[in-house]
Amino acid sequence: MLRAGMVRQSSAGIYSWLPLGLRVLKRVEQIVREEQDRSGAQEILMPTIQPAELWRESGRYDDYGKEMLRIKDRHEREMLYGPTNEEQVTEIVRASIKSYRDLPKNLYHIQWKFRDEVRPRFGVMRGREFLMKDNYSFDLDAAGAKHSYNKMFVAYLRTFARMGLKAIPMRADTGPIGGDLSHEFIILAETGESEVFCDRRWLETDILAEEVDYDSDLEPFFRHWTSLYAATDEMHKPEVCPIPAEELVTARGIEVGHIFYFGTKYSRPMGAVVTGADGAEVPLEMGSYGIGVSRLVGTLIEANHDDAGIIWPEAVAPFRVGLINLRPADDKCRAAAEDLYGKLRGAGLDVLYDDRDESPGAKFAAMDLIGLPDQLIIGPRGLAAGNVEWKQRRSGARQDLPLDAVVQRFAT
Ligand code: 5CA
Repeated sequence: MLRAGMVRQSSAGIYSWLPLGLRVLKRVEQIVREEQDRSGAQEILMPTIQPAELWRESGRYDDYGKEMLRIKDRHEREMLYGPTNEEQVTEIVRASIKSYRDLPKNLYHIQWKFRDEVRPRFGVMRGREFLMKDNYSFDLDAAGAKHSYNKMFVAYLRTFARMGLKAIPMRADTGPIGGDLSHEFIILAETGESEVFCDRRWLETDILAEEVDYDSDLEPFFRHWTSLYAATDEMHKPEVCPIPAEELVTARGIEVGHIFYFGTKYSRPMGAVVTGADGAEVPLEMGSYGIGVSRLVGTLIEANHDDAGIIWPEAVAPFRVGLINLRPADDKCRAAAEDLYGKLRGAGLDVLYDDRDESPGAKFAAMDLIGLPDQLIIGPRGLAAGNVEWKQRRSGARQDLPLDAVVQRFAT
């Protein structure tokens, strides 16, 4: 990411997102948003800076320890940079939802978080400041909360599949968020930070982004996708593992999402209650659901690269096409390249135009490094025959395309 000019480190675990990196981050964010919206969740935006009192109400202000960045304002009021938002969102809901008739509610935001990690490493994979999508569900009872959990489970499978990633849902530990039902969504990769265990059959399973009716009973879907064994290191107990050793795969994994059902852990101490159908007050049943948006950018590169650099899946590529003008000083080349650039953009395509005064080798290497799905190369020799060279980044396949057929080829 550094070599491709996507990000620049500001301090340990804190990055600026440069034009190329920001375009990918936004694409990833948009896919996450679309699948949250499709599931029926509503987007909000909560602040990054939160008051300490809220966290005292839940009891987490002291528990969270040194990972929490604590700040004092000019009036000596204790504030913090949010590492997550359970308390903040519970405060919003307790102030605005009073009746069971207003349930279920499902709110999410996509906001920067800060965790003062002991060892920030691998760039955006474990940052201190990072972009997270966090969703919170509020239900009247445990059955409703499980349905909300299942909805996010489906939405997550769809979200990662749309990015071309195979994220395996694994039984997971709940750590400082709490609760007893939890799944991590894990991408298998050699550079993964944690050890994970799963049934060999996961390796051959295609995770399909099926169309699902979110209002239907999602338990069968949930059971189907959790029927093959998969567990993180903390949850895997070799003595009681239900599958034989020869069918178990031990691998490294990257956690791109984590979902939790924790019942009334926050609503009870914070007094987030509604009046039920019988008039009695009931604490809300809650779950929370995170996706590491900025971590996904790094994960996508881990899953899509070769020795020459990145190979972006089309769904998240910063530009669809890279246009290389091999001889910007040549009038004919410049006119043809600029004409094609205008026409491709006119057809609604995102095009990166390399008209720098660099050697062809340097341009080829840079274009391979930044990994746009398709490259179009204009040079004097091809142009004399009325052709552009088309190179597909993933396969490396090259072919000549007649200049006047290019727009048609990519616009469809
Ligand atoms: N409140 C819950 C769910 S919203 C929560 O905070 N869950 S979490 O701690 O598991 O974080 C959610 C996701 O954020 C993780 O699955 C991971 O993909 C991402 N994430 C967590 N810590 C970091 C970090 N230091 N750098 C980059 N991404 C991170």
